[in-house]
Amino acid sequence: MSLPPDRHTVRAVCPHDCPDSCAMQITVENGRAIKVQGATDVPITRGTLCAKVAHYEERTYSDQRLLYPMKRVGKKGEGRFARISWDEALDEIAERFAKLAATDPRSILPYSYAGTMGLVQGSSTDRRFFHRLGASFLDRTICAEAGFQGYKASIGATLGTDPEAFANAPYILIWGANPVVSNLHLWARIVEARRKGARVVCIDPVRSLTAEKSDWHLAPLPGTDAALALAIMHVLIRDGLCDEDYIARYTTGFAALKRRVHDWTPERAAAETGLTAAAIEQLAREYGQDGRHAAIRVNYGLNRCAGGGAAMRAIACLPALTGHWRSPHGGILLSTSGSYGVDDHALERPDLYPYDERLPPRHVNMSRIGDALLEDRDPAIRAIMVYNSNPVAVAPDSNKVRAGFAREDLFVVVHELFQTDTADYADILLPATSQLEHWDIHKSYGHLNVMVNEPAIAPLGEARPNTWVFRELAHRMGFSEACFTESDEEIGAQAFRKSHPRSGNIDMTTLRTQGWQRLDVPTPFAPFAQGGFPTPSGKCEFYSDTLAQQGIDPLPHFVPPREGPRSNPELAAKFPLAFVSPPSRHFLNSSFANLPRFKDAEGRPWLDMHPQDASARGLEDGQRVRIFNDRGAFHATLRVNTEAPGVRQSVVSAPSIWWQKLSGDGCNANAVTSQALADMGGGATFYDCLVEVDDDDGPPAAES
Ligand SMILES: Nc1nc2c(c(=O)[nH]1)N[C@H]1C(S)=C(S)[C@@H](COP(=O)(O)OP(=O)(O)OC[C@H]3O[C@@H](n4cnc5c(=O)[nH]c(N)nc54)[C@H](O)[C@@H]3O)O[C@H]1N2
Ligand SMILES: Nc1nc2c(c(=O)[nH]1)N[C@H]1C(S)=C(S)[C@@H](COP(=O)(O)OP(=O)(O)OC[C@H]3O[C@@H](n4cnc5c(=O)[nH]c(N)nc54)[C@H](O)[C@@H]3O)O[C@H]1N2
Ligand code: SF4
Ligand SMILES: [Mo]
Repeated sequence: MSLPPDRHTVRAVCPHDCPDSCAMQITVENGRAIKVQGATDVPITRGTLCAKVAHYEERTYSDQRLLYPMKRVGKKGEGRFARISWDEALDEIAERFAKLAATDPRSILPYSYAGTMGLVQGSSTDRRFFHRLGASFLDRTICAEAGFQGYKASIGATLGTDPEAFANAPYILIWGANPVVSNLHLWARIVEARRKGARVVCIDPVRSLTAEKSDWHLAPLPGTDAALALAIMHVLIRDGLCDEDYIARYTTGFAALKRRVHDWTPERAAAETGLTAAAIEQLAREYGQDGRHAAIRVNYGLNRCAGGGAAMRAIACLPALTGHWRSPHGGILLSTSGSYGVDDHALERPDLYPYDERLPPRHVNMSRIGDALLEDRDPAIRAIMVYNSNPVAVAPDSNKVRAGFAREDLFVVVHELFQTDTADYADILLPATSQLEHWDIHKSYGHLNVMVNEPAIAPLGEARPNTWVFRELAHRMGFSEACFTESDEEIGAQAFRKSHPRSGNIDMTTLRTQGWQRLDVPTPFAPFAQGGFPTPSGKCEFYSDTLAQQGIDPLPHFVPPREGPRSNPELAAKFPLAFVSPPSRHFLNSSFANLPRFKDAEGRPWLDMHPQDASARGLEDGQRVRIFNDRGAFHATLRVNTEAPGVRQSVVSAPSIWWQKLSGDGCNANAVTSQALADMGGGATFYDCLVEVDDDDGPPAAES
């Protein structure tokens, strides 16, 4: 008689770079994860996961998983490897790093982003290791930095409306965001609000799934949102739709703002945005309507352009003008990440950096990794260690990125679950554990809870967590500090500051028995109902001294796209289409794009184009086209929807991010995107990009 199966459940957290950070429950039978579900007791998750993660066993047990350390045997980039032992791999890395560090440790660069959002596997032992080594600092700008800095200039920190409260909002403005695709659990609250009668308006150059389901869709040209926000302010002030009491008590610089927006008539904004003046008037009046407090969901979609910081800053001023902050469901939500008192110092130990006058700290902006690898000197980058990221596929201007990674004199280490486009360039390729195989603690940028991820299963093959790898390297490099011997749980226990007003209640015992805890914030939570903005003045800053000190216009302003008819008419004549490449539904950045279920669901690389732009070029729905500019080219299948165009005129959109080697022609959207940086925070400008499209059909389409 066979024994009954050993079956139990384990609490976990979705590790992906998604605001929802869902709480998961893993069912394990005889040591194997057999089911992955959303936890039913955590408010925002409410028992559901998105389609990508509901099948997480497939990703975990995929036959594409890397299971052993390997060493390159083919040419750089060819992706041919032979198995070696962990000892051989780690010894070689430590030896190479030590040799470079003896001359100048800044020739070594870590490269990581948010492959896992876990505080332990995402940013702890790795940072400690590179700090102690004295390596170059990586400025992690690829996603949110411009918008983050712009939001901070107005509001002080990434605090905002509680996502749960959206369910009660009477009017919701979704701006540069596509929650149906990339923030599903917020969309569930918006659907709830709508059932109660809310009006939902979406501002997006693309007719996204969210735009399609909204009551009203406005499609401005990419990179022109600040002009729209300035004109909304103009109308609000002109028509007396402001909350004067709120302005007087809780804001600074209103008189200067009033002068600034005086000239920003709807007509002027119409010329920049490609919207009609009438639509802008209507939007402003709806938003400012007396007697109700509107919610704005703004997202990073609109910060990937030259004026991304300025756009976010201007939009973030709106709820203080109207006093919408007075209600828990009013205000604006960009990210909740600033709600937590994360103890970065304890996790990352910047104090370990060996300050040496002869070798001043060197920073490398990840959004220009191509140029950095090819051009930076004093010192040149001689070794790069990539983990939690797939730069060859996701970083802009990928022809340059590939050329950089292909350098014969660059030592490349990649720690990964899969053999990504980047892994192909590794000299040493190390196997990483999945979220089901390691311990972690998570905050979120789309809710207000802290959650614990307990390992559900043993590591597959010889896969090892990030922390283990850096602990082993630290040991081999002779780093004897006690922080390099701490266990993952010991690191996690230091993640939140007890002294922080909202994190003081977080304790490991409760977390590990209950799985999650809400931050110490009231329900309902109206963060700025009575001001208390975490800016230098304690107010919402229409005028920002902080920006003035950085040499940036201290008042809300518009920075036109770098690649556009106004800034660069010659370029716009040659490449007249504005190109965006927003997240696709079945991928998460470049994650999942190698797994059959998701690749098949996405089908093939698409390019959405307006029927008039297609007919002007003699192009037809379903044909293969080439998208190109002076930086490069890639191919996609054209989608022209004549009844409901997928994009506004003069804009084209390619849902992303495909793996280059699986996309048919070996290139993806980043063949054409630019390494130029945004106005604030050194942010990336993926959506500030002009292209032309023709019928050069190139190599065969990706097989799905
Ligand atoms: N399924 C899925 N979910 C994801 C991701 C994914 O790849 N796939 N990525 C995750 C990551 S890393 C992030 S940062 C988040 C948020 O990711 P974001 O990049 O903010 O993406 P979305 O929320 O999808 O919203 C972006 C929307 O902004 C639009 N947009 C582009 N340019 C402009 C502009 O100039 N102005 C305006 N108004 N709109 C513009 C795009 O067309 C798109 O519909 O999503 C996360 N969630
Ligand atoms: N064209 C275009 N490009 C874009 C964007 C766009 O909208 N358009 N969006 C940009 C944005 S917003 C972002 S955030 C970036 C995202 O870029 P990345 O952060 O690079 O995101 P992913 O492509 O998901 O790659 C993460 C990798 O980490 C690996 N990984 C996961 N967990 C672990 C782990 O525990 N250990 C290790 N060692 N590895 C792990 C995964 O297998 C995966 O290959 O892309 C940017 N690039
Ligand atoms: S990707 Fe986002 S929506 Fe999907 S399970 Fe993860 S956190 Fe939830
Ligand atoms: Mo991102």
